[in-house]
Formats: sequence, structure tokens, C-alpha cells
Amino acid sequence: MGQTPTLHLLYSCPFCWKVRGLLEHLNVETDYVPVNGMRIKKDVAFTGDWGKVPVFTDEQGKHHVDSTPILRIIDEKYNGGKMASRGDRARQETWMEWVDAHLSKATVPILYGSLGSALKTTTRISKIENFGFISKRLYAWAGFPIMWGIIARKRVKKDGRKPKQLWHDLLTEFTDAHDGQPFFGGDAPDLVDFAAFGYMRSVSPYPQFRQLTDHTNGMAWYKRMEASLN
Ligand SMILES: N[C@@H](CCC(=O)N[C@@H](CS)C(=O)NCC(=O)O)C(=O)O
Repeated sequence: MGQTPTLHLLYSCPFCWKVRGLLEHLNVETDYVPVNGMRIKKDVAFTGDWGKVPVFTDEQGKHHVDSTPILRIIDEKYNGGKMASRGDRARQETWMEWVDAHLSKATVPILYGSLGSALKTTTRISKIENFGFISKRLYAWAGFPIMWGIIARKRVKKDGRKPKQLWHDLLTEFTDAHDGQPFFGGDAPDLVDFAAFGYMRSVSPYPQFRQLTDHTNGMAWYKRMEASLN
């Protein structure tokens, strides 16, 4: 037994949503601890110099960092490693890398790729995250030109596709790899499904999510993933 596991997170962090989905699916009792986005390093200083979220702390008080390794640890600890051992290992590894490389890069363009969407996103984030009074306002107004001007515009330009088209292409590629099954993992989701679901779910609190919901196969899979949560 021991203490209740905790997950230190930011609601706007896609990596945190990867872990959260798996915990919800496996019904692992967890305390979710939101950190302050303006001082993540300080809030997770107990991890040493890692300084990022998500951080998963298990019953024994051991800290685990980095979302994909955390997914594997949670599967191992609370599910007998069943997800990792199902199906073809090489296929799973290849697609986990694909998901982490591609879907992770698609969230910033859809959320911040135009000035209007960047403003919508930072305003929403300032409302849902655990900011102090001043930093909340500072983030809402100073955050969006930074995200839009520096990060997102560069990425959109480099890829060449509109953020919506990028998501649709990736969802097509991903759902085609399900080989006609309801999930990447076959008749039940596996770790690759939860990684991909986390990235997509992290967009769901924002109005731009509508640009993803009209991808028929992607959305059908997303709904099946939602239905698999507890
Ligand atoms: N590879 C890490 C990335 C985690 C990450 O970059 N988290 C961001 C929030 S979305 C963070 O905590 N950044 C703080 C920093 O880099 O100072 C994972 O998959 O968990």
C-alpha cells in the first residue's frame, strides 16, 4: 500500500494528458496536482533538475518522469504490463516514436498558428491553469504574441501545411495503421493509443478542437477512447 499516487501536471500540457488517460482507463486512484505554469521548475524541484511535468509519484513515494516511460511504468505496475506485451513489439515501438514525433508537433500549430487562435488559447489557459493573480493576466496578454510570433509561426511555415490539414493527414495515417480494428492495439487500446489520445485530448478544451472533430475515422476512434475511460 502506501500513499495515494500523485500526478503533477499542467492542464495545457499534452504530455500530461497522455498519462492521465491511461490512469483513468486503468482506474488508478490518483491525486492530480496542478502546478503553476510560471514556475514549473520550482513546483517539481523534488525531481532534481528534470524540472518538467508530468511527474508521477507512486505509492512508495518514488518519482517517475517523462511521459512515455511513465506510460510503460503505469502499465507494468497496475496492469501487469499487458499493454506493452500485446501485439507486435516492433510495430508498437515504431508507432510510439511516430506519435511522439508527429502528434506532439501538431498541437502548437493548431493552438497558436494564427494570431486569433493564439489569443483564444492563452486566454483559455489563463482561466484553467493554476496561476497567481498577476501571472494569470500577464500570461493571457503576454503569452500569445510569444507563442504565435516565435514558436508557432515558424513551425507552420516549416511544415507548409495549414494546421488543420496537418492534423487531418496525421489522423488518417494513424487510423489507417489500425488495420480495420477499433484501436491501434486491436480490440482494446494499448500504450500507443493512449499516447495519441493524450495529444488530441489536450486540444479538446479549445475552440480549435472543432477543426479536428470533422475527421470521421479520427473522431470515431477518439470517442471509443473516451468511452474506455473510467
Ligand atoms: N519529454 C517530456 C516533455 C515534457 C515537457 O516538455 N513538459 C513541459 C510542459 S508541456 C514542461 O514542463 N516544460 C517546462 C520546461 O521545459 O521548463 C515528456 O514527454 O514528458
